[in-house]
Amino acid sequence: MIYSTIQHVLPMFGFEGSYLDVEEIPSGHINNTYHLTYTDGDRLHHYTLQRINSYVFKDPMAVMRNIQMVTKHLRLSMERDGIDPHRRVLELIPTIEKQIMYRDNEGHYWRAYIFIENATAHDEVKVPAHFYEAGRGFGEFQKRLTDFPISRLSYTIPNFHNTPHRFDAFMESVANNRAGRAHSVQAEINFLRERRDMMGQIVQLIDSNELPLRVTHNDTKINNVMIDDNTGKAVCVIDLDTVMPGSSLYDFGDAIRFGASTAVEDEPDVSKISLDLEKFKLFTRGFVEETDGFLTKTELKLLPIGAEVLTCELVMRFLTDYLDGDLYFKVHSPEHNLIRTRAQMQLMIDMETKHDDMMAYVEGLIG
Ligand code: GN1
Ligand code: MG
Repeated sequence: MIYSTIQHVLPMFGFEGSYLDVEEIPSGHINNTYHLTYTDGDRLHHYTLQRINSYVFKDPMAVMRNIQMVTKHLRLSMERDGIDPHRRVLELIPTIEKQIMYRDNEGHYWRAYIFIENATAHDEVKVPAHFYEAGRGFGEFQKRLTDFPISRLSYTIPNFHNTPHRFDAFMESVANNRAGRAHSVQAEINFLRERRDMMGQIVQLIDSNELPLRVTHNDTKINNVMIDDNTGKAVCVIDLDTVMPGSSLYDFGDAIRFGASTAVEDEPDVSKISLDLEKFKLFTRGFVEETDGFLTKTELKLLPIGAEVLTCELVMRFLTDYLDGDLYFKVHSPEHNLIRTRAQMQLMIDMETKHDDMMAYVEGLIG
């Protein structure tokens, strides 16, 4: 079944050996991801094959160009520091025509990477130390890109974390009520209305030049940093589709939203959801260790605002998609986006009660 979906793509990439097996990786909400195993008789070769979601990424070539430039920059930066970039930076496999992606007859875009061996993309923080490592991994990623020429990056999704812009789009979805669901989510709509100004803070601080634009990852879920199975260290930041100019608060904030919650992003039982301050501290320590020195005092001080804005942004994005009829995120049931909305709301409510604790911890770290 899965094989028949990818069969036509396999001969188009320069994989070594002959095809042995494929497995679908179900965790992403956007692209389709497959783990491939090839063999040349003596040893196995593992690859990651992805079909880019072109509803979400309107210009897949721009995505791939960004990835190519950023990975090259990261590789050179590591080599300058005497670090072997193998396993530490994503490595694209070119097509047999030496292109960075393949367009099939149906117009789908495909790309392939060397699979990073002996490392795992964890969907949840089960070992607390991994979250400290994730903080270091994403912090290092930003650090190595401080000297990247930011104007060369394309905006692969325009206004991605532009919350005022997203708020307008959300209100339009409420008005359009495409899926006929608006009447059932009035409480959720009001929740967002009440937080409109709070959510706009980062964009406002960027506009007033109080926060700088940097090269940011913009999708820093814990499963977007691979953790070495043997050493427990962060090895490689993956999923570079949304690397764009942004605020360091976005990367910090989204990681906390996802990884410092006591429950999964779509936990239906909201009584299980809160912000785990110990996890918050672990990630923060790792992130600040890597970024103190190049982030400004304002950025460092305001990191917790990132967690609140990103959590609220995700309430808004999931609810918008619910109102639109589930066009953007993959869903496993008709209510999936509503479940996600309510889970993120609960997390947000708990974060608000812990706002002062988060601010004080960061203040203490940066001195
Ligand atoms: C999507 O692709 P994935 O699952 O890593 C989304 C993120 C959301 C996240 C919520 C391009 O990330 O922005 O925060 O789902 N990616 C895109 O889980 O929209
Ligand atoms: Mg992604």
